[in-house]
Amino acid sequence: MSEKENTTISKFLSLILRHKPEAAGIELDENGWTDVKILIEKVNKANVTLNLEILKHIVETNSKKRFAFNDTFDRIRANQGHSVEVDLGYEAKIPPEILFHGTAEKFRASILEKGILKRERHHVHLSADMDTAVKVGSRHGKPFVFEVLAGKMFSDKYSFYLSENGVWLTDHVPSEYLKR
Ligand code: HQG
Repeated sequence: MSEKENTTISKFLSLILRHKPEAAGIELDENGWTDVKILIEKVNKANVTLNLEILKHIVETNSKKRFAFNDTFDRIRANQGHSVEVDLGYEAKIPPEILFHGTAEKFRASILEKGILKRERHHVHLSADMDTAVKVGSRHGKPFVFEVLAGKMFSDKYSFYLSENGVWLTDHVPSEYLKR
């Protein structure tokens, strides 16, 4: 299995575990989990070669730790990024004083006006470090990184969650909490 093939499978898994389970004929439970055996069977039917060994390799080596097994390896889910309604059981956490949001230059003016919106996602995604934020922003064009006054938001009663793969999540960042 080449890394290129793994990336292709990983992208397909992101699609069905976050957005369109019906595309592979699988179902997610209310917490986002799906049965590993059925997943493997259905994915093979969609003409993607997958077995438990390959799946474990993908889960372990995925650069952003996008997927997780349960303790007994019979269920799998995406750690974040869903557009379908699932309850991932995130725990509210106290954020660091400053978090980063990587975006594109072209969105800067609109964000300064409206704040950071969650758009298609369930939350606004924030990074703990500048490097990660630059990478996230580069996906949209020339990157621009906002510093978010997360500590101040928290003391003003905004909730923050930390996903299993280290992404900080919140509902909305009003523009007054962007460091100028
Ligand atoms: C922007 C990846 C104009 C926002 C990454 C972003 C991340 C606004 C874009 C995760 C705006 C939405 C999430 C406003 C927000 N005006 N633009 N008021 N408010 N935006 O992809 O944060 O590969 O939905 O800045 O690593 O880029 O999926 O969000 O540029 O963790 O695992 O609207 O996706 O992970 O884009 O990325 P996205 P994001 P995965």
